[in-house]
Amino acid sequence: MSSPFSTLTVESARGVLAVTLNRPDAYNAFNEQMSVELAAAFKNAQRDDAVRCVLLTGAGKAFCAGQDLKEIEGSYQDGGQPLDFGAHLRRRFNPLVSRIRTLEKPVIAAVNGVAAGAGASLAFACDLRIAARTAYFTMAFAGIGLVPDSAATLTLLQHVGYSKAIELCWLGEKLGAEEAARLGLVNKVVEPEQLADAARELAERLAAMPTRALGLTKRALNKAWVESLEDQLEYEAFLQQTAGQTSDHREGVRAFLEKRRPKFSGT
Ligand code: T3D
Repeated sequence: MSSPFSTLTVESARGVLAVTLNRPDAYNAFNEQMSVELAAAFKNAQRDDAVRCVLLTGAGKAFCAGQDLKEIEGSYQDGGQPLDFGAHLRRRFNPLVSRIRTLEKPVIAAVNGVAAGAGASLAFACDLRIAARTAYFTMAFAGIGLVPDSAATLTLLQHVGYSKAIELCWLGEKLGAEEAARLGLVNKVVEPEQLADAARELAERLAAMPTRALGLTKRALNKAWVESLEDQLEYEAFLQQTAGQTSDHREGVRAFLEKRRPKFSGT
């Protein structure tokens, strides 16, 4: 089946909608097109009764490297128009996270490689995570002078507790799949070559279960767990607006694009 999307491949079989982020050269970073298409894929999953589970993964080496920093490069050049981060989040990332959390069908992330920044947030927003032993997470936000977004300040906190969450958010160090499983952030770790089969097996098992009951269970757990999702998404957008105006954010992105270590001034 040919994909209606240019940044994703989608395949529907045996009740499972398999969605693959497909910008491998950019480590599947989110550009405008991919955000729009991923939201559309989840909208289709909501409407299509034949879809009873969504399986999300990345093409190539990475799961997802978060916001495509090359797409917004122009904002960091002298005379460039600064990005309105609040508006950017409200338009692009927040609706996507809301869609995943309100889809009353299981959503599994098969984390095949690095999940960084909003890419990590995306994985955390899914219901279950199955990861390759070589995969890792990094809360890359502080590395470019930003605040975690796409609900990571809520989901990560709930998954691992405050102490670990703030350590991961501040230091941005690599969190390997096995350590992530030990913390309860990942449900299962498998060898990289087994990931696709193991994830599909789990997805097909869930797709064959009573979808309405599973969906209502998700709604009940959401009520207890992420009842404040919309407020938190809005609050993150507000904070990102502030962080996005700092010199350190500008320096962080420039340093990434110039492949050097950033020199932060604290302003
Ligand atoms: O409203 C808003 O937009 C705010 C929202 C922000 C949400 C966010 O996600 S902020 C966080 C953005 N993401 C990052 O800061 C992560 C940046 N990437 C990295 O730190 C590293 O690339 C990784 C840790 C992900 C992987 O490291 P490594 O050494 O395995 O790979 P690499 O060599 O750094 O990257 C491989 C290629 O992917 C490279 O391309 P090239 O130079 O070989 O042509 C690199 O530029 C590209 N790439 C990786 N991440 C991004 C990216 N290109 C664009 N945007 C990226 N985020």
